[in-house]
Amino acid sequence: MKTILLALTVLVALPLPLPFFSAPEPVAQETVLVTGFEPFGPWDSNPSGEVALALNGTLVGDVRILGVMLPVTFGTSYLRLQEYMAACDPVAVIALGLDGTARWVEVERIALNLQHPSLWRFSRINDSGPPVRCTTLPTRAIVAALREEAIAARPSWFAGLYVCNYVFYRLQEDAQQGGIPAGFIHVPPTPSQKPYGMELATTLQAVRTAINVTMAA
Ligand code: PCA
Repeated sequence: MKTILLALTVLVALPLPLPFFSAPEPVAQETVLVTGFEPFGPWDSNPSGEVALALNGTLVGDVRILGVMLPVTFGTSYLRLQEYMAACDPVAVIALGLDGTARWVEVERIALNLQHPSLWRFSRINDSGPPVRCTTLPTRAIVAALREEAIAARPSWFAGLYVCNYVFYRLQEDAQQGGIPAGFIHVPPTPSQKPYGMELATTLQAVRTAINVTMAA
């Protein structure tokens, strides 16, 4: 009995590789949340939502993408985004929206604490919040990487006053608390929507690059 105990003790103390004793722990995969929007107003399709759905479940670099569509409504849009954040505990969040006038991928720099829900109504998004919140995405590096890939891109200082800016502002509040990179990118329409549009495959590639650059920053 003593010999068996001794043998066991020696075996346990031996510097054998861990897998010899137990199966390796599965590496928990990190998730990046990518949101886009549903069609709205005159737009019968929304490339931002289509890109988010196309990315859903794919790997970009080492991260898994949760890609979802949000409704174009104040309030509910961000409630949904919060639910997705709670469900996947993302390491970064990139929100996308359509800018029907854009000829470039526009990496937004600041969100304004102002919303314009109907013609004559302007109000603050958060009465006790700062007038602007800045993106925590590496804007300059993303734009540079996109231009290197010959994708038309530029930084932007105005995300509008509609639901995109609303989601962007609220996202910055939560992401800054959580300490994760987060921000907003406006995408152009497709060529079938506007003659100056961008192919969906190019927009998709642009978002993949933005994710890679964000994760490498
Ligand atoms: N674009 C709108 C809202 C939804 C979208 O895709 C915006 O720029 O606010």
